[in-house]
Amino acid sequence: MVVNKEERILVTRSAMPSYEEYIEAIKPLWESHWLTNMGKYHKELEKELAEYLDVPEISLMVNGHMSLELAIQQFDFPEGSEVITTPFTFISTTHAIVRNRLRPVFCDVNPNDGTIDASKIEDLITEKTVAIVPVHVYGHICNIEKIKEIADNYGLKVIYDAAHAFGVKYKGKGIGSYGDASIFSFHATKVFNTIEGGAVCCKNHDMYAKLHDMKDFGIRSEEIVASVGANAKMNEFCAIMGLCNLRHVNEVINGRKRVYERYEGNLAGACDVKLFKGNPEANNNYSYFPVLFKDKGLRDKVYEDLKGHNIFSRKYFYPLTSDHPCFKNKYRKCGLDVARDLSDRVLVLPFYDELSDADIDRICSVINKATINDGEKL
Ligand code: T4K
Repeated sequence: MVVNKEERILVTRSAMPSYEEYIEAIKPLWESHWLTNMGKYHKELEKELAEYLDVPEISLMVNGHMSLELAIQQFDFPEGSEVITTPFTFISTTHAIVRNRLRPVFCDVNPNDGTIDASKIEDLITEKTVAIVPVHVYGHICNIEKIKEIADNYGLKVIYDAAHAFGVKYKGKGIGSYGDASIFSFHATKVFNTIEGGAVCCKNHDMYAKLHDMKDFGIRSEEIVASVGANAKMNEFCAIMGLCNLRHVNEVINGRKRVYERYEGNLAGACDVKLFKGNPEANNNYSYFPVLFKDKGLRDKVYEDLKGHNIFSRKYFYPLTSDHPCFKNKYRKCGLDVARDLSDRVLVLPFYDELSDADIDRICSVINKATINDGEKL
């Protein structure tokens, strides 16, 4: 057996506060014994995050998926209604629609940034359409103005899956303040994490109050359950992890910027490799480092070559969610040529603030070996 001596590099690595900082921060829990059910730290984190993310009000949840599921559910759409969405995303987006007993309708995406192609949404609208669920994929923002115009014209709700867009601002406003609701993921693999966690950015206090009930079994008081709810509360250990990580998140984002720029420089000469282009009016939150190769064959070769060097990239997001066995041929869609092309050619490279320059160079040398460096740039 060949033993690979090169150090293992995974696609990401959770940002964490120092051990001492976290231990000190959780100490009070041993006095209060208050571990969950919207405790002190849950409230504190909701307040601090609403300020950081520049959104009116935020409801913390157990994870990003339940944030999206409940954000959709609180609109009470009739069963079987249609929701226009993107297939170029993590499976959670489509699951959240289907688990609400709604029907996803898959729309194609833009080649430059992978977000939903707003010019193709209108053709998919029928009398059954109730909402649009676009994704700010990799932190690239969607065509917010066009989507709003369509939604206003047809009386649709817009629920943004902003799982990747922590800290993104567009036209001076937090990205979570757009649409009728937006959700974030604070999973361990994200720019900002609470171990597991997520949040819904609420348009108004009524939405916040409704979600508060929905994430706590619909309980109003000891003797009154006012509605049918789930259990989707964030616990105090996770909230404290969030409070600690929030103190360092700007440093983490700056560290990721360094990694991003070194990758960009190292790959500049590779002709079979292309980077996505985000909207220049929004800041980059450096959430992922996706690259596009000339074709699927080369993408798959680079993925395997990297693995051979103990480097684990990921094909986020291949296949399209609409192509997974649980959804295939079940729902309406338009031609998904661009989405399928991106999905076939994309590879997300290892990306976290502590990735060393030497490791970035090691990753890029594998890629540069597999690609042409003197042809015409893609
Ligand atoms: N919407 C969108 C668009 C999303 O991308 C996601 C989640 C959601 C909604 C739902 O949000 P959450 O309910 O998850 O909050 C990962 C994440 O689990 C998932 O959060 C994320 N998107 C998705 C894109 O990626 P996996 O299955 O690829 O993760 P896994 O376990 O293979 O981990 C990847 C790497 O991360 C590991 O190789 C090492 C590192 N890692 C992982 C864990 C679990 C750590 O450093 N620490 C850890 O604790 O799904």
